Amino acid sequence: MTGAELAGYQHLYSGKVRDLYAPLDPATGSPRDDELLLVASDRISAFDFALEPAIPDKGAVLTQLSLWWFDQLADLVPNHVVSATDVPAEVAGRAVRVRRLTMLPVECVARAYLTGGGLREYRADGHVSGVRLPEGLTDGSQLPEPVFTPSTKAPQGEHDEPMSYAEVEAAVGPDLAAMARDLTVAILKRGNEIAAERGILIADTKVEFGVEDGRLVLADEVLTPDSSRFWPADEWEPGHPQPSFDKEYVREWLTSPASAWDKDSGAAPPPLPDHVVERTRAKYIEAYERLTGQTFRAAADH
Ligand code: PZK
Repeated sequence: MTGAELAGYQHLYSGKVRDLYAPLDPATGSPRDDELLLVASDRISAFDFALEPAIPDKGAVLTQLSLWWFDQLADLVPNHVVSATDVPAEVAGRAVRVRRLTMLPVECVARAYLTGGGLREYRADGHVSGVRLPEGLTDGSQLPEPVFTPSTKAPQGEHDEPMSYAEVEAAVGPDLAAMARDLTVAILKRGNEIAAERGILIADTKVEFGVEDGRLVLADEVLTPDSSRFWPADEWEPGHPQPSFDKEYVREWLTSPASAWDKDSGAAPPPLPDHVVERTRAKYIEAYERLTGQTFRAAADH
């Protein structure tokens, strides 16, 4: 399941919850340089730990949600998808074939609500990524306008560091920097217009772009609970950390006496009990069904 062999593909890389492959050319047996296979696993992470056991169907739910968002965003930005069906049977539903692009060396983040690293910056000096914000904002406050808050792509296991807009311009040039900023903000705005009607707030999101003929192409996954903070709209109350739409049961259980785990001890967290796995699975499916208006159906396994 992690970076496992897939016949006809070469494993390239595994992140915490996803795996990347290159299709092999059947004629030569060598890896193709123009396409990739992105495979989402059912693994889940919280508090920077990979947890056990996996959440059944999580990879498929997030893959199908991302594909749905690519369609919702198609008038704003082209995307890297080649096929969601021409994939090996054992990863059907949770894998996508994509065009292999030159990726921007920047994590493109936009924030519509203030929390996490953005809140820390605001509390230090009233700015987020160089943008002056009004006084009196608190954890969970909606921002007057979404703000582009880019960060570095840190190596696995390290944390992304905030980048100034000038650093993005220096890294990719002023034209691509402006396109990345404007598209990232437009994607989050469109996401929130759609999600708001379905009772979900998207506090912030991280997107990745590739470059093709001087234009940006939306890559990776988009507007999923793994790349974004989803909050239940009916529980939104600025002034304290908001409950997470998908991981609330996991975090609540891990920090409760029932888990007997100290998140600051450095020790690995204990395995999640069945009821936490089942409720978390239900939340991922609920997010998919509320956003898309479609019933989630797991692909038949082979
Ligand atoms: C690419 N990642 C992150 C994703 C992983 C790691 N279209 C593309 N072209 C070239 N490179 C990438 C993409 C995309 N998307 C994405 N790293 C490289 C990533 C999924 C699983 F292990």
